[in-house]
Amino acid sequence: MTPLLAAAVLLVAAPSVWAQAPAAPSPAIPKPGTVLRDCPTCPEMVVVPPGIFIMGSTMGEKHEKPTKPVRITKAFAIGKYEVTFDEWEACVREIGCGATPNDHDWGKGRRPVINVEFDTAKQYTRWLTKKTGRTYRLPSEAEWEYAARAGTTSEFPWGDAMEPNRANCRECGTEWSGEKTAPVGSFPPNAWGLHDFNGNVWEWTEDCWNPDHEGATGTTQPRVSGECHFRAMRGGSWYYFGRLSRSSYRFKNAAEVKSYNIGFRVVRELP
Ligand SMILES: [Ca+2]
Repeated sequence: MTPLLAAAVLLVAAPSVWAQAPAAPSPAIPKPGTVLRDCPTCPEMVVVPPGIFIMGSTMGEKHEKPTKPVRITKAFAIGKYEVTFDEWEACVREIGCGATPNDHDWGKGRRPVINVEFDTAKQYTRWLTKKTGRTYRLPSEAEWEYAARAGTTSEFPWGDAMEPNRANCRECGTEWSGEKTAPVGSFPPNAWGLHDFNGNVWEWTEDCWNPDHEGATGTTQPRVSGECHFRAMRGGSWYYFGRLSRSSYRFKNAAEVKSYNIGFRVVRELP
């Protein structure tokens, strides 16, 4: 475990409410921070620890409220990066995915896959599951925000304001800002070693859209009622202003929408 990660885990562990959290994971579960890759063309997955966090923001917009404690009872692994075109094309080659989406001539490779509908993104997770024998799926909103925050309570994992060389957003001043996606991992990771939660592309989550956190599950389970034709997306994008890239910001899109703003990352369940 890197010192940075160790510090982050301690930070999460500090509140007394942590005392109610489950005991340390069994030895069979990889330590937090471990990077897993189930096949050479599969996405790198980072193990995140169990814990408790506060979802939402009292400073944010109405759909980020009310804040809600969420209990993560067991470790899970989440994509170190947004799913890339390279990773998507492995699925296409094995007939798990239908076609490679339009890349707007920005280049494929390590750029995040874009122009994927919600159901098409889920198709990729089904292929990964079948190929590896592990359970892959989209993250719930709670899992996404927990991993994005990596133990922080600030608006962004580095603080309350956007800073230079942190993310790809409209006014972020990078070579890609307001123009296109950046190759994944172009910016430093959060404290848990995860990249690009904030900015680059919006990321689909499993949750049906609900206009606020009233009635949120308080667990890692996604919300399965509400406006299910719409799904919640997180993280903002290269096209939008940085305030939409805050860890708690959420927005909706119709599930069949394809956009050069929207990609996704995956979760892998652990034993
Ligand atoms: Ca993102």
